[in-house]
Amino acid sequence: MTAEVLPPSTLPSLPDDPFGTEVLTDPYEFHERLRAAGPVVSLPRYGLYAMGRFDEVKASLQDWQTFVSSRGAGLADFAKEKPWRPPSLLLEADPPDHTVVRTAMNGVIAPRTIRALRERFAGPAEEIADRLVERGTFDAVTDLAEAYPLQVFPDAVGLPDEGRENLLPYGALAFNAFGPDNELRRTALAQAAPVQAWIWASCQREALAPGGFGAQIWEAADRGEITHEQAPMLVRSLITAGVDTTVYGIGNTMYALASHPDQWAQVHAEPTLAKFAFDEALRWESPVQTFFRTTSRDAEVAGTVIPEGSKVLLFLGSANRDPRHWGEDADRLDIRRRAAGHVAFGMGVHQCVGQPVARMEVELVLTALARRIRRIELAGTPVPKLNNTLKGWASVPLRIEPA
Ligand code: PQP
Repeated sequence: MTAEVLPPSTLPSLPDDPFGTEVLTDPYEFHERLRAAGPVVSLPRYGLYAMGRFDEVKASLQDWQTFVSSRGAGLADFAKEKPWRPPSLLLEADPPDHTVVRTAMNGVIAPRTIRALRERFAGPAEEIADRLVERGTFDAVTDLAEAYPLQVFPDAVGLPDEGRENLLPYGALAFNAFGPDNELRRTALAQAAPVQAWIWASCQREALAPGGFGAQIWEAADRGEITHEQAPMLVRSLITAGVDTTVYGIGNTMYALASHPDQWAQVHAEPTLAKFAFDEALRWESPVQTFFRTTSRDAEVAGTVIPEGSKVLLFLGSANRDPRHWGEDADRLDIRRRAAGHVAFGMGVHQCVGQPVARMEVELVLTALARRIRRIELAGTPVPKLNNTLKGWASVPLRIEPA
């Protein structure tokens, strides 16, 4: 018997910087080359492995034993480098530790809680829609995507009124910090100390209003579901995860529909399409573009062995536009397609726990606007907002025609 002769290593490699201004501003051309290069691609600039195709991204997200989160969901390997803050008990943890805190968090963001919150979130959505439609032109980011979550979410957590201006800077910091030591990350970290101090103070029991998500996390500790040491860390997770993600989600959804007025017309004609429009917008322009995992052992993916201890960058935004999964028109926004299987909320044990809150916020504002607005168009050139993890806009000027 002759030994099988293996071909020389053929791992494809791309020289691009996925955290450079070009890719962060407009990632889609890079995504196409990444997917075309192969199921697993080397990014030597950061000594990384990368995946951009739907099937492999999804399978890796589901295989938490091989692609672990406890060594960091960013570029830094916590086994080798000191994290910029104490690691998240939720995002940067694996089962069985993760399971305990995730179960407690599932209890806090429970369907019954969401139903009760819907009434408190609905009024402000209607008010903002009234105000913006009255104006005729507005900025989808500053006047809506930032304004609405900041009006409802901090109250839902029970955060102190004083200091809420720290929320957006903290989100920008946390999501930039997943990236490499570039200008974005360095600038964010340079201004971090007072922001972090406010956040941590706001996670303590005495800072949190009764009845909110924050107080409920502390009550879960009283019941013994988690420890009292874990409680403020879980409040921190909620604050980190709950603001920027929905700001970008609303902004991207409005950008998607404003740049496709025919699709807005469909939502206007049938406002119950709002939830489908949101899923399609999440697929088409995913707010969370990337997350990292670290291999806990040699991992074979589509015939390629990724050695133990490798950092692996999973391109959610690329998977969500992979024609191998979505068909040849993957780049086209179509609110009537079946977009619900996208990986914009992740997949597997870490799949977004805040998803019902995000969906509720977007459905409420989008439905309120869809009822009132017949036509929508861009009133100027949108301005991208650069972040090492999030894809979105600093400004999306809109002009609307009331119904
Ligand atoms: C996208 C948890 C979740 C949520 C944390 C943390 C940070 C970010 C997110 C990302 N996240 N949706 O610090 O525990």
